[in-house]
Order: sequence, then C-alpha cells, then structure tokens
Amino acid sequence: MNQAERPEGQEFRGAPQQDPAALSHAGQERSAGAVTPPGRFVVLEGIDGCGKTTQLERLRQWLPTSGLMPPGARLLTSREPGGTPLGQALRELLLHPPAGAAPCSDAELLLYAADRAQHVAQVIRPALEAGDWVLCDRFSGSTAAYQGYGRGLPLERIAALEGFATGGLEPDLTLWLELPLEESLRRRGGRAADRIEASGHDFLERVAAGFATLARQRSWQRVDARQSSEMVTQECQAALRCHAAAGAVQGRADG
Ligand code: T5A
Repeated sequence: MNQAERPEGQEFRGAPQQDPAALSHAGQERSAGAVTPPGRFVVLEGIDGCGKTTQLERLRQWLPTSGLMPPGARLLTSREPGGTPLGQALRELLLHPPAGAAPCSDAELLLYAADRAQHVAQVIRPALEAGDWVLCDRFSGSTAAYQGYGRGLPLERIAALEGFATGGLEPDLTLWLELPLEESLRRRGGRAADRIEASGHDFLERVAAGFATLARQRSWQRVDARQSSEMVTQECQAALRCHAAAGAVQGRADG
C-alpha cells in the first residue's frame, strides 16, 4: 500500500455505545502480569495482500458508530512498520533500502523491534492509557511469522526482544485474515514487490504456515479472507462484537 494512500494516526470519536458495561473491563485478555491500560488494542494480521489495508479502512469507518466504543473514546488507526515519523524512515530502510544497504536477518529483526518500540511508546500506549481504541495493521505476530518462521531466527530470541520493545503490551484482539498464498499473489498482481515480498516463494510459504501456527497458539480470531471484502468486513465486525460481549460477561462475573 502506497504511503500516500494510508491515513496515519487518524482519530475518530466513538458514538454513544448501547451498553456501557460492554467495555468496562478492557484489557482482560492481555497476558497476566502485563500492565493493562483502559483502551482497546485490536490488530489485523496475515500474509502480504490478504486484505488488511482494505479492512482497516472499512473498520475505521464503522467502529466509531458501531456502539462498541465508550462515549468520548477515540479510534486511532496505524500500522507497522511506519506508525511514527521514525518508523516511516525505518520502513523505507526495511522495504526499499538503497543499493548495498539491505539488512541481514538479525539487523532486520532489530529494525522491526525499533519501529515497534517507538510505535508503542509514542502512539499506542498513550492512546490506550487515555482510554482510546487503537486499530493496527500488523504487530508482534508479524515479527514471529516473518523473522521467526520465515527467516528462521530463534523464536525465543524474538520473544525476548518483543518483551523489551513492547514492555509486555499485547493486543486485546487479533484478527487473522487467512488467505491462501497463491490467492494473495494473484491479488497483488503486477504490483512491484518490496524487499520482504521479494524474498521468494519458499519464504512466503513458511510465513503463511507460521501465521497458521501462531493463530492456533495465540487464540487469534480467524477470518476467512477468501470471501468478498464486504463479507470479510462482516466477519471482522462479528468478531469485534463477540469480543466486546465477552468483556461484558467477564465484567459481570467479576463484579
Ligand atoms: N513485516 C512487518 C515483517 O517482516 N516483520 C514485521 O514485524 C512487520 C510488522 C510490510 C512488510 O513488512 C513485513 C511484512 C510485509 O512484507 P506492507 O506494505 O505494510 O509491508 O505490506 P502488507 O501489510 O502486506 O500490505 P499490502 O497492502 O501488501 O497487503 P494488505 O494490506 O494485506 O492487502 P490490501 O488490503 O492492500 O489488498 C491487496 C489487494 O487485494 C484486494 C485489494 O483491493 C488490493 O488490490 N482485495 C481483495 N480482492 C478480492 N477480495 C477481497 N476480499 C479483497 N480484499 C482486498
């Protein structure tokens, strides 16, 4: 997706929600021991071309009027790499490096971690602490899929680095847009591949298989991305409603 086409860090205010209790226990699904700011952090994951950008834009338009967000909460949309000014510079280095400047696998991992550390510190955590919602195109799952399963870097090393970069912050909900690799390649058509996309078919197959493994291990919400974009949106909306409803039930049980 062209940088100029993507609205970065846009904010939208939520409409009055139908059930204020539905979101009163934000952060319940983050890992035990992690600091849980009051906002909501929703991430879209999947292979290149699975439709994340398309769905991010559709959900950006829908969420503020969905009744799911608390009154006054803002919706912020972002992406990785590139959710901050530093991140945009890192994104260029990662995806379109000058001749001779392509990072080795370890450097690539560290650059994605640097992008994420800045993104969490400057954008995501402040928004969540203010009670706002963040909808993000890719997060830690992408590093495990691409640098772990794709490049073959040790997953334990990646997990340790992630903990450092994010301070333990994890998404409340991850929507995994599952699409067969061949279909994603077809959808991307003649578009020029960036450095990661150009890493070869075997690499992309390992990444796709890695996403499937991570989705099982991390209880991500699977969305069938082979459907029309309208149907995919409806599945994402249903998952978000379900997530909010589960929070409401949990809240009543705790209360
Ligand atoms: N990366 C990222 C790492 O290696 N490690 C990390 O830690 C992180 C965070 C980012 C690259 O960096 C790598 C992964 C990536 O290779 P990017 O440009 O942000 O680069 O790449 P993508 O996230 O893959 O973005 P894309 O724009 O390529 O793919 P999207 O956003 O998933 O797909 P989208 O919405 O642009 O759709 C692609 C095409 O399909 C059509 C769209 O119109 C578009 O033409 N489409 C559909 N067609 C039919 N049916 C549908 N349901 C459709 N939905 C969309």
